[in-house]
Amino acid sequence: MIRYSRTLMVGAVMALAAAPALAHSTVKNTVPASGSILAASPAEITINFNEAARVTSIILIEPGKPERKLDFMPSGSSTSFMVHDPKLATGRNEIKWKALSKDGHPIEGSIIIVIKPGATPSSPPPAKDHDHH
Ligand SMILES: [Cu+2]
Repeated sequence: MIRYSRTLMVGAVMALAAAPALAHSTVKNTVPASGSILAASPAEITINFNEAARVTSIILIEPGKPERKLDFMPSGSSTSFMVHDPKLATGRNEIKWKALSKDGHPIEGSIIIVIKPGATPSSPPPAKDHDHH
């Protein structure tokens, strides 16, 4: 009997060791992409994760103004989060987001979007970024 349970224990330990390490959820891309220079505030900002995540806050830091919380909503199966009409100011805007990774750990990042009235079409339009179907 003792021998039997010990074998079970060894089996359980080995199964744990063989489990793949959990990785944090990561951002697949954002629309517009960080570093974009746009002529006007985009209609929306979308953050796409590589797997389901839970965004907990999105804060906008714009030139000469206090930080502002942005409302956001999940779209799809919680892999995408969208801010409608962020009303970005002229200049450099930093959109700081915080989220819970699928494994429960906090993750964060930021997107820089520069609004430059009269920006020429030579700035890459967001639709051409990444794998667009
Ligand atoms: Cu983690």
